Amino acid sequence: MKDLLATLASVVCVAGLSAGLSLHAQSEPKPTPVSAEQRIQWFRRDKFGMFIHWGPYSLLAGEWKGHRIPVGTEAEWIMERYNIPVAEYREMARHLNPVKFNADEWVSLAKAAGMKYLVITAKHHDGFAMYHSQVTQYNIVDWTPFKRDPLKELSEACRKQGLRFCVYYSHREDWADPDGYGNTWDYDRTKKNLDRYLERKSKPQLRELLTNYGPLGLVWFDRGIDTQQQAEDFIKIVRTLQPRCLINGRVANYAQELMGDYQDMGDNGMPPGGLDEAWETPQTLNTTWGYSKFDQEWKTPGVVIHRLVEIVGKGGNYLLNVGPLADGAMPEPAVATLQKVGAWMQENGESIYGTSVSPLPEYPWGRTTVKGSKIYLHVFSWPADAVLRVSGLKNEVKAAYPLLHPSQKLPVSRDNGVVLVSVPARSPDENDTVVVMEIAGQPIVDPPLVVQDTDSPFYLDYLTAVTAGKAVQRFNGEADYYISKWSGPDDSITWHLLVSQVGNYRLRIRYAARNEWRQAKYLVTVGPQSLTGVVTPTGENFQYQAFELGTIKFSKAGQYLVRIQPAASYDHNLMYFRSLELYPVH
Ligand code: H79
Repeated sequence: MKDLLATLASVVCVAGLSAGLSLHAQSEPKPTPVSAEQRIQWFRRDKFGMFIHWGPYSLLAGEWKGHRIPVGTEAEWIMERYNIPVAEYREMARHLNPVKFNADEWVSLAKAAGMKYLVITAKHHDGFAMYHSQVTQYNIVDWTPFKRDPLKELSEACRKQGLRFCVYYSHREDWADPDGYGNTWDYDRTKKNLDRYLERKSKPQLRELLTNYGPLGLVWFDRGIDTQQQAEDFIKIVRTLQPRCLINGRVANYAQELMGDYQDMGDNGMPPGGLDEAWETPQTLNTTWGYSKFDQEWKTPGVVIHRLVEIVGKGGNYLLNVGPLADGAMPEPAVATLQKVGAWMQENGESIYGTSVSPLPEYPWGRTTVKGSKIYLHVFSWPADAVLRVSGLKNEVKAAYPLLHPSQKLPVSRDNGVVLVSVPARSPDENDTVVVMEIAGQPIVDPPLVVQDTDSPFYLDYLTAVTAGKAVQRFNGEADYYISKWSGPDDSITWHLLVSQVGNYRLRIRYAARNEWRQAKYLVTVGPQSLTGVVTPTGENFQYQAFELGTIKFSKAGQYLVRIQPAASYDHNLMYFRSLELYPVH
């Protein structure tokens, strides 16, 4: 994670850059240029969105001819799971008739829960359009007795109630199309031509969505796509038709560097630590995305609040899914949970919206979120001795009080650098009581200290790294975290080591590097010693390899600073850095 000064510097720098870009582009006609930084602002502020999975699969509700989708797997995959012939699935879809659907009620529910954006499946992998498409009759208006366009109604309800309307669009997978990815039970795999599918259906439908539903907050692509060129085509369509619309990272090939505006974790994924850049995690409220009548494994309001706080404290967004019934009703347990989460958000939303990644560690009593010079202590388990211990914080604490009772000042003291906040004996909120700490300036924290078990190597990676300059922690969709975007000497990563075993250590660095990055030099500094490395390409994309760097010596026990930085300024990334490992030599 960035130290704060570095973060501020890079924000100023990015803002300067974007101002320059828009000036330059003023003479050009359309589209209106929007910098990446401007585009992502609302997303970084708003934090909490509603995901809706709704389609013909909702009608099957997890069951096909006596086969039942097991709880814990996705009910919207039912067509693929039981290889339902496309002709039969299409007939089934004729019966979709959500007479109870009320767009205003759905949007009110999302709003009451504290959600600020709504993402609905315009077309899932089954290929059925939940909006009025001219590209194919296989859509809810032309194919069913319902005749209405739910996306039109939802987009209007969102606009009226102040939520951002967004669409999910599965751009590669399509089980209703002979050329779409995935259906090999009806269609011959060897005759498929994905580009034909993209031109005939996927891109035209995306253009419809970007043209007929007003401004979209974002387009949520899924499953990635085969080539970088294909991803670029989709990005270009969005940028041209709606320059302010965000694009999630799954637009592109997962094996390549992030494209689009922000990273999505894997489904239900949670990063182990905070990340510098904008990210989101899509999560289910029970264990399926599309409705299943069998799945009653609902998360409690407490679990949802805790996840929200953890995600937001790590700098991310929570996209929480509900799977409505085929008739348009929301599952009762989902409504009840979202209303309780909303009641908490109504009172405590200040500690969520507009916060940034927290540099503080996790505590036994809970988590923290940060906004400017306020630190919000989210107390999940009330301390038995009524003292909250906040380690690692260097700033002076000016005041502490419950978020809901600002006049009730709480006594603050320090013990060996640990801030102690005395709280009442009992927790006012069974799920999360928020205590505000006002500090002098922005939080300055002890960097994570990497400690060593006797005779074991040090493993230094993104999780304990402090990044500076353009260096950022990234995720590429395959549970792979690394450092990217560093290209000059100011873009460094550092670790603080506590060495207990003196002696010689072998250094090994693990990274992936593209061919065009060959010969770039980097500096590894360990305390007073330093080594120079030269980048060896490992192939395209993320093929990690380990390289020996040489030996260093720790002559006494204690703390050491380790830094890696590019040795010169390059016009490309130095490497996709995975880890630096230090092995004791005997
Ligand atoms: O839309 C939701 C999922 O349907 C979609 N992403 C979220 C947001 C998704 N697409 N692909 N995947 C999830 C991963 C695929 C998992 C699979 Fe399986 C494992 C497909 C086949 C084996 C799970 C088990 C689904 C069907 C059987």
